[in-house]
Amino acid sequence: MDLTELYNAVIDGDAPQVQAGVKAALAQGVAADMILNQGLIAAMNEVGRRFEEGEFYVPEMLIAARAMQAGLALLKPLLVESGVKAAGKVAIGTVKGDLHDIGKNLVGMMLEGAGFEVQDLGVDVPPQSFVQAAQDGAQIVGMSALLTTTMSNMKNTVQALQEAGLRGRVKVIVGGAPVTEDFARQIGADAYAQDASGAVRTVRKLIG
Ligand code: B1M
Repeated sequence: MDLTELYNAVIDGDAPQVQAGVKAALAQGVAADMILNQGLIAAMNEVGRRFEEGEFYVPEMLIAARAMQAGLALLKPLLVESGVKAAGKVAIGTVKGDLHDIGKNLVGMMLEGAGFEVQDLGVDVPPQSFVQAAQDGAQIVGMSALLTTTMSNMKNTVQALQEAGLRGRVKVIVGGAPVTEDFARQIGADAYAQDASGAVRTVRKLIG
């Protein structure tokens, strides 16, 4: 099925049209991950490109994000992985100074679907809140950052975990568009994942 209409609806920020497009694609048997990647995520990348080129401003970016979230809500039950339930608690959040939450939500929902208990700390999360979550029993701390200016707060959080004496028993996974494997290594994180399904595989390994 051609996902162009869905793609355009996200760019236009037309939430009802996005929901109609997702429903139509599902009714035609298009796989949920294809709708996600080729429809919703591809459209958000185009929104980002237009913003960078000065064709879009923050309000357009925001309504596109809302439209995408409306589509994601319909895909959520289908994106969850089946299989053996894994035991483990993951605290996930977008780092301090950063308000982007679509990727973080996607990672959280896939982890939940894979059987992990997920504590969503939200956005703009200071290092101390990640530390608190680890003290409250999370075995994995997951951080998301979308801005080059907020990536340094991942490092600050790793340091805060270290200072709280938790680094020995808590694993740290990081991700988000500007984050790389190299960066993860540099800041002392245990792992990096490029996307939500990679995050699930990685968390499984980390909990081992
Ligand atoms: Co913002 N924004 N934004 N924005 N925004 C970007 C990130 C930007 C790249 C756009 C651009 O210029 N091309 C740019 C950053 C540039 C930079 O840092 N180098 C940018 C900017 C500049 C800004 C503002 C500063 C704009 C302004 O105010 N002047 C501002 C900052 C606000 C703040 O955070 N303090 C801002 C605001 C916003 C909105 C609020 C309007 C909105 C966010 C709404 C929301 O999230 N609820 C928004 C949006 C929508 C975007 C773009 C267009 C799309 C982001 C997105 O949701 N992608 C984005 C451009 C882009 O990324 N192409 C952009 C879809 C999502 C599924 O992908 O989040 O990458 P992503 O998540 C992926 C992977 O990265 C990975 O898995 C996910 C699924 O595959 N992943 C993880 C993510 N987290 C992970 C964690 C893991 C593992 C994997 O483990 C724990």
